[in-house]
Amino acid sequence: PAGASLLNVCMDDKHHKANLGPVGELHGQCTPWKANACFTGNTSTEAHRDQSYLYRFKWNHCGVMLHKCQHHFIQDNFLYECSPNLGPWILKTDSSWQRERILHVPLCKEDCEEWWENCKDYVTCKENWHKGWNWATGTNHCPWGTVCRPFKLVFPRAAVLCEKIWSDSYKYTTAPRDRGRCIQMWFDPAQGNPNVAMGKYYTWGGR
Ligand code: FOL
Repeated sequence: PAGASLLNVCMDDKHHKANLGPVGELHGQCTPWKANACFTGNTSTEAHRDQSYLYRFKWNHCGVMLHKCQHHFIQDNFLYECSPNLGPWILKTDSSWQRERILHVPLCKEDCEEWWENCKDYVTCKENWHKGWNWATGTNHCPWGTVCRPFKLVFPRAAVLCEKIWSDSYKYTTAPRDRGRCIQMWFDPAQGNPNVAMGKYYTWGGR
């Protein structure tokens, strides 16, 4: 069936592997995807560094980001880089760094709320972290005319954070974890990957 092409696929962008499969060396938060992942082992080592991050992107563009906040960004990045279950939300796009993107991935409520809760006192100068940075030094800096403000002012609600930060990559949902109706950023690999069921649900006409 046509829908099958949406299952077990990897996005076509900078750090993704062409083919899915087990990855040799995974670290820390990437281990949930060890059995089946879209990225190279090298990517996961790289993603744990604060500076010189993937895409040469710095989360700490407004000062040091605390671990309790940063680990949500690391986890988000792993879902983005590793997950073979985002097929239903992959679109062609045309930008300098990617040929495909994800749009409106329905994120579980708790994953979004906890991300916001743990980051609300951290500071940033931008709502959309995909575009408009000053890259003059090779990494992202706040563009002229912007100021560093607390997350809770830039993103007044959890939904604004999850949706706006990566150009609507995610859609905020009120669906709770573990019921197969939303994508989970966090899960216990011992129980299997809950996002496999989600990909199937959407692919076979769930909506
Ligand atoms: N996480 C999720 N959930 N979705 C994503 O799309 C995502 N994307 C990244 C990381 N985590 C994600 C990648 N982040 C640039 C900035 C951030 C970035 C990738 C690239 C960048 O080069 N921005 C340029 C514009 C490039 C262009 O649009 O041509 C800039 O002007 O700042």
